[in-house]
Amino acid sequence: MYRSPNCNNVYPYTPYRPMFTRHLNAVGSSWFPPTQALLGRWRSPYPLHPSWWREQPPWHLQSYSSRHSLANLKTVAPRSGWWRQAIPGLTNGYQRGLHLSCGLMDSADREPPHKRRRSPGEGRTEQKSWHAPDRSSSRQTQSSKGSPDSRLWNGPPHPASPGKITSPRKTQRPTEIKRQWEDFSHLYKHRDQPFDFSVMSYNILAQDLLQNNAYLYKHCQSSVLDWNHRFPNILKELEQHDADILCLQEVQEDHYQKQLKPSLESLGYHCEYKRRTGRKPDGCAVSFKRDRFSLITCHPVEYFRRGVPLLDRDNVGLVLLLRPAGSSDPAHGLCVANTHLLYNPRRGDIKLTQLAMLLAEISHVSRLQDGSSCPVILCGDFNSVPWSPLYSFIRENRLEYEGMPIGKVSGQEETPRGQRLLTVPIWPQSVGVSQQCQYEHVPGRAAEVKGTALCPSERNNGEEAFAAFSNMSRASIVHSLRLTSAYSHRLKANGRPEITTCHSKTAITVDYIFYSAAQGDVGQPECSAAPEAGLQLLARLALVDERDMWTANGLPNEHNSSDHLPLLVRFRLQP
Ligand code: KL2
Repeated sequence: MYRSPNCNNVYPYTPYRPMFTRHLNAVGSSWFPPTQALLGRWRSPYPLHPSWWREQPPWHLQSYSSRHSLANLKTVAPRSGWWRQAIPGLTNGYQRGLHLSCGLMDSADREPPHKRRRSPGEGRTEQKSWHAPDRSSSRQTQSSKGSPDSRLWNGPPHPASPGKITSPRKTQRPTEIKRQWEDFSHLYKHRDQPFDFSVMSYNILAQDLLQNNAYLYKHCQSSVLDWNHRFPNILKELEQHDADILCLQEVQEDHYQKQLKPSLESLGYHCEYKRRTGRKPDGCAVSFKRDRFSLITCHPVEYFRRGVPLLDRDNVGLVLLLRPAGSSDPAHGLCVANTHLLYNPRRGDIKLTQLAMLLAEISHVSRLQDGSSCPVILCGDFNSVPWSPLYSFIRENRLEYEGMPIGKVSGQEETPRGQRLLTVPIWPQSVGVSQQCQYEHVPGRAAEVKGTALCPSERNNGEEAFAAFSNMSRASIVHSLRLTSAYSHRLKANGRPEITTCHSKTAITVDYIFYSAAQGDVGQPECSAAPEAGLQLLARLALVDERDMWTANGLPNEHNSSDHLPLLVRFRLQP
């Protein structure tokens, strides 16, 4: 058994690979202006990016809501998709462009016992044909209690006590959630023998977590919460979508070993799994079709480190290096990563550190012998909303965090109580990951950063990267992967926020498929760098908005057996 530099196990499918030349040429040029801002609306499904976040006064001097006021949105980001305008019929939450869930905690360090509830009517339309749960908290004002929207919810006024699933509530006859494919394939030139494949990211809701957080599912009939009902549904969904790569989160180990793995293997999948550390019974699984890919290496990543207070949580990641079928060229790899970051909305410091550890592993795994990198697909439940600092860090390669309250990193809460500011550095040196999200102890790193270990065609970019690192402020973190999001986080049809998870206390996006975009891809940032091997987004299975979700009785329901929807995309691998 080999050990990876992050002290996690590396499966011995191939011998442990020594540190390859650090590939940093992407970095300098990857501090590109926001992708969507540079793409013509005619060819981009993405909204303009609210890059104004970075231009705002220091974090601790502003309130979240002031930075997201309508005035800001109208003047600074006038064309930013669902951020840009008041959508008729939507109440304040969406008009501000907020996309929030929330929680109640006694202190920043403790896991929230409940997600804080939104004010009644927030994020709802004036149409009364759908029934969202009352997210009003016990702290709600008298006026909000009496608001017309509060009448929409006919359930009990208080959440059920944890551990108990409430009896079914009556709603209008639910409809099935309908999802459309959005096709971008016509935007690309035809290629001979393209390697096209599909990827799914899906948090399948561990039964153990469902039972421990039963108050989140008080809107559900108890029958739909039974694992014996949910598992066949989930399996049917996986089978119907038939993705070539599956990245699953919240996979309970006993269910994985006894049911999921055998079922997926019989469907032609190779399966890898990493359980959360400690006593947590669930983890992340990555499966791929044996006839489409073969496994080069598998790298489980544990974010727990004994003796590092910041790393006392049990979350994990799983990074695979795959070889597409029919390719014998070692340069034709595909790096697939899957993770489920910490939930706690108040602990952005932990979330960022977990992410940095994963990015370091991905950088290491995706590095090819010639110093270049293979394309990366990063899936998972990041417990962070679109355009939050954590999300923006992934997309923009850089986060200036000086003065940022830890409760604002993930954007899950509008007014988080965790107001401790991020300190410099966010994580201690003992983590072994630099502020560039690279392993610290990789031999020859300094030379590589300077570009001397890069091949001539990459040297300019490497030097650019080094210059950028030299100018790095002490209070920023960077990474060298060039990633964009396969989803645009708003619906093309009506501009409303698309959501990936929905239950009694929240309706937000926290799941993503990030990928290395090839030149000419719909999501590719316009930057000066020569293109590396990358991916073209061919199609994605559109998500839905909260209204559509509640028309189907929210999640889980009769047909959709998790509190998340699966994300599903088709890619073309560009050599
Ligand atoms: O939001 V999630 O659900 O991505 O679907 O990730 C976490 C939460 C998951 C693993 O920790 O369990 C859920 N309130 C609401 N949800 C919670 C809480 C909580 N206090 N704790 C865990 N989860």
